[in-house]
Amino acid sequence: MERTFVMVKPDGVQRNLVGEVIRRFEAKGFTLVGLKMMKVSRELAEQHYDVHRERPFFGSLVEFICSAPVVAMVWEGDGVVASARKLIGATNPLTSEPGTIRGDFGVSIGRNLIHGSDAIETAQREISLWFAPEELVSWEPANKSWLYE
Ligand code: RTP
Ligand code: MG
Repeated sequence: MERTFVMVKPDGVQRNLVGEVIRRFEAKGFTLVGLKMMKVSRELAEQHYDVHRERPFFGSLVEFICSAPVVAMVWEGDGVVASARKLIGATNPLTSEPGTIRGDFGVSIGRNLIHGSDAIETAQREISLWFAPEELVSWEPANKSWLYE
């Protein structure tokens, strides 16, 4: 089944939004298969945001991700990659729709609380970058037959 990588960024942790993020993904019907709190190394942050290496905000973005703990997660479910991006909302929280995580809790593009993989291939790359295989738990939620026909 499809999986995606989600990270509560340092600002989301400091704003006490870890529980709110997990609650929204659980309530939606996705299954948590990996979860850890960690301080991010510069090397990992640079690899994670490698696609933005030439952008003017790359340095400050990497600096920020390394500045305080994050919570890294892997969520599973049909269509979870695109759906997670919808739950998270547009990159700039000022234009993210209300009802999304960024739209409900953020005001600044550089403090947009949470990351979600932007495509299935990106999700696969990010999951293997952030988690060792043995850190992921495959399990079947008891309510699965009430979530899927
Ligand atoms: P993310 O990768 O963090 O989930 O965010 P995203 O896909 O919505 O946005 P992306 O274009 O991948 O940008 C990565 C992160 O860089 C910061 N950013 N700052 N100052 C700026 O113009 C600017 N643009 C992007 C944001 O924190 C964004 O989440
Ligand atoms: Mg992105």
